[in-house]
Amino acid sequence: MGRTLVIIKPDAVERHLIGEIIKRFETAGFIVDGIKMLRLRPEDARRFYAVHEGKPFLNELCEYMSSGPIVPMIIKSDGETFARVRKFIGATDPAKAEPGTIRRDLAINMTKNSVHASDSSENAEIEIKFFFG
Ligand code: 3AN
Repeated sequence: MGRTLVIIKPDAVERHLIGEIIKRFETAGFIVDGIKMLRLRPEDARRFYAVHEGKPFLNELCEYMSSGPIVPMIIKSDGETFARVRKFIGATDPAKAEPGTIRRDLAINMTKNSVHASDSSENAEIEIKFFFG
């Protein structure tokens, strides 16, 4: 089985969507293999999003990701888990996400897009280590 990191972001935690999001993953056959709730400091968010250094939205993103509690989860499945999960959550911009995806149904906008998922198996391992040691 492969694994990846998913984060339920502050906008979804604030709107009491933790259960709804986990239910969608479990119903689709994904396995939750680790979970915690925490709040990042802005400098931790910056470290987590180091790949986006220099991007115009980085400050807004880090401020937002440290604005409230988040729920990082290790998600397991058969096959290429990171790719399956990214397809399952939908495009970064909820307006462009496929109908029935988490982001299309639940996200607010491009920053407050309810969930994060690693974009490669290499980054999945780095990101799992970041939150779960
Ligand atoms: P994804 O989360 O789909 O992998 P990335 O990795 O390109 O998207 O971007 C990381 C996060 O940065 C996104 N989840 C989103 O919150 C934010 N983001 C990306 N692009 C933009 C943008 N153009 N404007 C505002 N926020 C953005």
